[in-house]
Parts: sequence; structure tokens; C-alpha cells
Amino acid sequence: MCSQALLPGPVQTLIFLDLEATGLPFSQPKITELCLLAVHRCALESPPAPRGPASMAPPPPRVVDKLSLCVAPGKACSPAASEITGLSTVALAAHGRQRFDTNLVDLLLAFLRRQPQPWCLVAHNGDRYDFPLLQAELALLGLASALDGAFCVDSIAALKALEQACGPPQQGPWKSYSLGSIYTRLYGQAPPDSHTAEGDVLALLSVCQWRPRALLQWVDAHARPFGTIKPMYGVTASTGTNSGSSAATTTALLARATHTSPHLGGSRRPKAPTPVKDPEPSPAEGLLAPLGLLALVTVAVATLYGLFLAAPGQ
Ligand code: DCM
Ligand code: MG
Repeated sequence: MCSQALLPGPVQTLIFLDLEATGLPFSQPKITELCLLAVHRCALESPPAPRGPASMAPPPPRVVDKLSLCVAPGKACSPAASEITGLSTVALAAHGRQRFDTNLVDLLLAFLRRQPQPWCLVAHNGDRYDFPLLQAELALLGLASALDGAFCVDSIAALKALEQACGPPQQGPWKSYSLGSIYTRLYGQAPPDSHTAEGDVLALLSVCQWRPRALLQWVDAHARPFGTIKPMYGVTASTGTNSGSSAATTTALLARATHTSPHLGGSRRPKAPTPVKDPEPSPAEGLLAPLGLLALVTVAVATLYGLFLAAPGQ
């Protein structure tokens, strides 16, 4: 099934992608590590035989191409990013890692060109983090259309659809779709090597191998051109494009994140204006609702008390 006007036939190669970076979107992060794992659709149409109990993560296909690189970001990592990824700007520089530059873009394109087309990038929370961040790095080099030949999907949407198709929604207000939560739900243990680009890509492949044919159908129906992805942030007009210099003045383009996909039919929806890496609400966000309620109750009690005092005979 191929409902996308611009998708010239079923996706042939799924390219699982994960980026590590210096922090969350508000900090205008720079990439510190990336991993791409290319899998032909036939590997998902005819999955390898399980090598253990059904509850175990399936083995990865035998035939894959993988590109994994560490990158000098040119700005400091946030303490939280360093803590979870194990990468620091100092360590990346000490190991002689190079910047996200035109050579790296050439390498990415050379990797992609080895794969049968159409290609579809698959990233977990990709719509809100990995895709806009990759697009921002490309735009900073003046190469905003470098990946216009690729398509992309966010695996959070895919896994939500696949889980919902499997049965009635779980009771309770909220179910996590973070990569670790889905993996643990499906395979009974936490994924290995979380927050390394390669570890996350392999975990993503594993969750996509859960219902491989349904996943392919979903991808064919929902893949959208990578060119529709807006950069997470950009270069101000006064500085123009640059070669990734940390001196570049950047300005958030979050307002542009309200872009809607031109051709998603039923799944058309505004993109979230404040992208985050972790799909789960932050503790601060979780506090907002109860605090708002408390403020409302306080105002109501104060008003009633005022009325009571103002009443005749008080
Ligand atoms: N990130 C962060 N703080 C978090 C979670 C993520 O700064 N609590 C940033 C740094 C990570 C990047 O997002 O390198 C990608 O996250 P993940 O490792 O989940 O792919
Ligand atoms: Mg990761």
C-alpha cells in the first residue's frame, strides 16, 4: 500500500537513525554522534528465525549497512547530555573527532546512494528531535536540501499505531512511548547501550521487528519527504550560512515547527511547537496542571471568603 503521492512506490530501504547531541532543542544542540543502519525491506518481509524464546528481541538481519560516527560539536555538552551519552566536547576533541562538515555530508550521501531507493529514515521521536536537528546542521552548512531525496517517519507514531491495532488501549491515563519503555514492554528487559547512537538504533530496529510487515505497511502509507522537515534552529540573516562555526549567531526557528505535512491525509496535524527529545512529559510539565488547579481553588476560596465578609451582618 503506497498512499503518498510523492513516494514513487514502496520504500525499499529503511534507514534507522539516531543522533546524540549536546542537549535538548531549546539549547540549539549540535550533534556529537550519529548512527545510520540501512535495512532492505525484504529483511522485514522475511524476518530471521527467532533464536530464543518468543519474548526475546529478534536477531538483527544478517545483511545490513551501518555508519556510526562521533562528531566534535563545537560547543559544550550540557551536563545531562554528557551524563547520559558518556560523551563530552573535551573527550571528542582529544580523540581528534571532526566537525559536522561537508565531508560528513558527502559521507552520508555516499552511504545513502549505496541503498536501493526509495529510502526512508526512521527515528524515534524523529519529528521533534533527530530530523529537525539534522536539518539544522545541514542548513548551517548551506546544504538544507542535501537529503531532499529521502523520506522519513517517526517510529513513535508507527509503534503507537501498531500497538493500538493489537488490542484495546491499556487502562489508565498514560502509556510511555519512549524507546526504552516500548522495548521493555515488548522484550521484558531494558535495551542495552541506551543513549549511544548505535545502541539506540539497534533497539529501534528491534522494536520495529516486532510486527515487521505491519510496520512496512505503515511506513509506506506515512513516509513523507525529508525536505518538509524544518530546521530545529537556523542562522540569522546577518550571518548567512557558515561552515559550522561556533561563532555563528543562531536563532530558534521553533515558530516554523508548526508546519503541517502536505500529504498525510488522516494523520495531518500541527507539529509540536516545542520539540523535546524525550516523549514523556518532564517533571516540570507534570507539575503545571496540579499547580494551576491549586491556584484556581485558592482564588475561588478567597472570592467566597470575600463575599462572606461583605455579607450583611458580618
Ligand atoms: N538529551 C538530553 N537530556 C535528556 C535526554 C536527551 O540532553 N534527558 C539529548 C542528549 C542526547 C540526545 O538528546 O544525546 C538524544 O537522546 P537519546 O539518547 O535518547 O537518543
Ligand atoms: Mg540516542
